[in-house]
Amino acid sequence: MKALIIGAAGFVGGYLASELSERGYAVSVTKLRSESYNGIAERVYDADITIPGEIAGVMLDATPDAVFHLAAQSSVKVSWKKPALTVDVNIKGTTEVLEACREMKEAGRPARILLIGSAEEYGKVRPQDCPIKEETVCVPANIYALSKLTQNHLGRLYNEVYGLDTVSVRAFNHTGPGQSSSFVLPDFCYQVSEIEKGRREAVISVGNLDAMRDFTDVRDIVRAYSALAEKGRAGETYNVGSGRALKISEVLCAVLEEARVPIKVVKDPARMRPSDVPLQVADISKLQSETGWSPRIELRQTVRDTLNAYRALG
Ligand code: A2R
Repeated sequence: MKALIIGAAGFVGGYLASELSERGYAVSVTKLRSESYNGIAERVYDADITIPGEIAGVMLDATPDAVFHLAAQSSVKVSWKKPALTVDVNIKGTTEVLEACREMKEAGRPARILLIGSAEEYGKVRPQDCPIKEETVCVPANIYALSKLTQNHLGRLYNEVYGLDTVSVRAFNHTGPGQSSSFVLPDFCYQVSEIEKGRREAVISVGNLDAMRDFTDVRDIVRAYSALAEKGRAGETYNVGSGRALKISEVLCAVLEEARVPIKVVKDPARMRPSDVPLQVADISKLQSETGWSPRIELRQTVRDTLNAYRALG
């Protein structure tokens, strides 16, 4: 079986390539010309999904059985600053990917396509409506979320109209070594490693510690993606998360317990987001019952590995 990962130079791509390779796939990947990719791959292609025909050319050469579409403008913050870019990459780019898959199908080379979306698509779900099921009405609260919900609908439409073998994912918070420190767990780990190296005073600044989120290690997430590529049903959407809500304060505690020096916690008003959704947690019964997947990696392990990755940076 041949897999093609589109947008593999980001956080998730290398982990997914390793997982698929371990499961026996021959893995090819795409990246932007400006990026470098250091993970496993039999073939690395340069492709910008917003350039008409570029991803179609890759697909013709790679002839994949399974396509994993990770390429995205994936930041909510950037989506406010660059709405047109976000729409371009996440909607126009996804359309290019789906059109390329349609051409391949018409040429007798159909592929399964996994479209990676986000829990952001749901918007502000009330705590009493948690855990969030896939049927929950989505009310996107930012441009990134809106673009990913459109991607989800494109996947459904291409399945209904052209019979493409699309499966859509809504990923909840995923984290682990290598994630940018603009995310909460790597941010805490980065600060601790800097303190341990004596580069800053022993004070960690934090934002809202009361919010509850559904955290999953990225290595578990990519196992879910590969399980869905094998067992997910065409045209369907699946939540991917742990199904368990953790307070940010619990994440902080886990990080502080791993620290090699005592550290004081200080609340930073600049890190507070007043409109924060208090609770967000996935209902993962559909994913579990149809694939048998369960998360395996405990938060403590994710913290240790992320912290060690920062410690090793020197
Ligand atoms: O924006 P960059 O320079 O970090 O590049 C990202 C790349 N990308 C593109 N690839 C092809 N054509 C484009 N026009 C284009 N624009 C951006 O897609 C990056 O290397 C990759 C996406 O990786 P990350 O942003 O690190 O996302 P991550 O955490 O790997 O998540 C994978 C998927 C994304 O679709 C998220 O929206 C979703 O999971 O949650």
